[in-house]
Amino acid sequence: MAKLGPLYLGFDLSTQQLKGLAISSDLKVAYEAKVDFDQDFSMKYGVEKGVLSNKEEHEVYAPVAMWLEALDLVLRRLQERGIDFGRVKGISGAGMQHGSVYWSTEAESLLAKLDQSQSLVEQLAPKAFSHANSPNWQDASTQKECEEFDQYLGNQEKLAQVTGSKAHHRFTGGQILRFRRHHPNDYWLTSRISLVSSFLGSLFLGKIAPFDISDVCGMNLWDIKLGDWHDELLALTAGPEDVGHLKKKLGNVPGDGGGSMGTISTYYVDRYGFEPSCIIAPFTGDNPSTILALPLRPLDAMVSLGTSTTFLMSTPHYKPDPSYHFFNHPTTTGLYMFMLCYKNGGLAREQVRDSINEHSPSASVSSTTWTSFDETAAQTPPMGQETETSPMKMGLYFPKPEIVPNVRAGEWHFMYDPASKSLSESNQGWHMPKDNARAIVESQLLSLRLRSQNLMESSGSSMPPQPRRIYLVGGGSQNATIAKITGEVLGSAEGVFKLDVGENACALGAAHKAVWAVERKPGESFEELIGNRWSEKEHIEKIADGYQEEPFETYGKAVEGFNAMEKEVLKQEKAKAAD
Ligand code: XUL
Repeated sequence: MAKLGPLYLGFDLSTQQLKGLAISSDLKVAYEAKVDFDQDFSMKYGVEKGVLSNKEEHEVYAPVAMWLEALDLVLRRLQERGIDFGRVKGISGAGMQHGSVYWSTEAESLLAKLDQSQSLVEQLAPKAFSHANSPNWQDASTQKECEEFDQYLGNQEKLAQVTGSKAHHRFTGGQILRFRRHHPNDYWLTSRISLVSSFLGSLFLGKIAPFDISDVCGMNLWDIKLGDWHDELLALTAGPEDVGHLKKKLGNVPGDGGGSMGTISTYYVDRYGFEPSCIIAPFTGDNPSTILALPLRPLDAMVSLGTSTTFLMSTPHYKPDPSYHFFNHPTTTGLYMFMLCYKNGGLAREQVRDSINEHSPSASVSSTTWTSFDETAAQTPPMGQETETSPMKMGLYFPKPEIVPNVRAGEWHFMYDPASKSLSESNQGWHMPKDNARAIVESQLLSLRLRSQNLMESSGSSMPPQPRRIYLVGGGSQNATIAKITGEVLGSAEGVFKLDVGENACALGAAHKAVWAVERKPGESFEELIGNRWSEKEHIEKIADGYQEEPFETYGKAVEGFNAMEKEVLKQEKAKAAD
């Protein structure tokens, strides 16, 4: 019997799950399966929300052995759903960014002779690793190392200019430096270092995979403009004598995100029935992979409204700044990925929703419904301005310490008069808790507008610079009021859309990358290939208008006040720290 058409696999190794998804050449999802680390492995590995932690040191990490078990399990689950792995022509994947895996000197030989009669975990753990755990992106143990990274080239601006980001606790360079200091033996016994993405790629390849051109930018070690490792930052990480050794541990980084890294290891051919010709394309970070879930054009922005808020955009302009991140684009040379990554988001909105529900006159309101929050936000005028000349109400809502800007947990309320540009910290005139509903959504969106406005261009006719389209993903994207306010604050020439791929954007992006890697014609870009096969009607829905002149201008004035408010809060924080 003739085989059905080709399939492409995309994997997503995230904090709490390993997901696998198979699509056909015309990009239709055919199979999916997942392993949930808490549900499947919490007894064995003791993980909570997928990780272990050492609170005193602010360490957060995950056992690598658990991920090995998860890979065999997710493949078995895909088989149980009926997939014929013999149809799979290409595989790619994504890993949470910044996490690192430390391979032992035996790793290459163990990976090369994987035997189908035993599982990955039996054959690789613990021998293939110099360290059993992988520091996670939530780890915050590297304050000292961050200070060293930020100072090493002069200041944060310089580091951001070179590597695309200032130092962050989670970035891999600082993590490796701390690893060398705290586990010197393990460091010396490390033959290679992988990111989570290249670790997963290595398992499929049966040899250590190189870093991906986009994910490598999450390390504070890669000189983006030069397209190579930054020798001074390697010297800081390894010690000046040992730059060569560290370079060997890190390896070379190929420039093509869609090239083949090689064919699949015989382990998967013998154990699961893959064809030996199945190719493994580079695995990238979860955020770069997410922008591949659709043919995102420059000036299209994706706003993920989940537990945290993330803003992703592809742009041809490299304009780094310490308050955000630039990465190489995962597929397209000459483009960059711009990213804003907040710690706060959904939880802050939920707290406001809960307090509005508690104060609701209707006793029947369930504490987790959004109806009152939505109605209140929709009825409140932009910036809480009762008349055109009354002051604007603005606030900051951070139940968790924030990184954009870098301030402690807290809530602040201000009044801002755009005519005189005067700002005062006060909640007089605020109707509490009602005014918080619109103010919190505006606050989160004004922060995005403030930090992305320099990258925007006019999309046509007389419109001021703004995004072309905004795609909302994550839990908050289901909320029509939030979508409406998004269009009012951020604008967008074509409107606000909902991307309907559930929780799968990242794995889907990886599967798209696998299709592109195998089926592209010479010179055909990712955007061209996916754009031609992707059906807008099936995947996206316009949920709110974008640019409207009046609110866009009002929020343009509000952004200035918002900027002043953040500066004021940071000044207060500094003064407190000095006391
Ligand atoms: C991005 C970041 C997180 C992780 C996990 O810098 O740390 O988004 O990639 O999702």
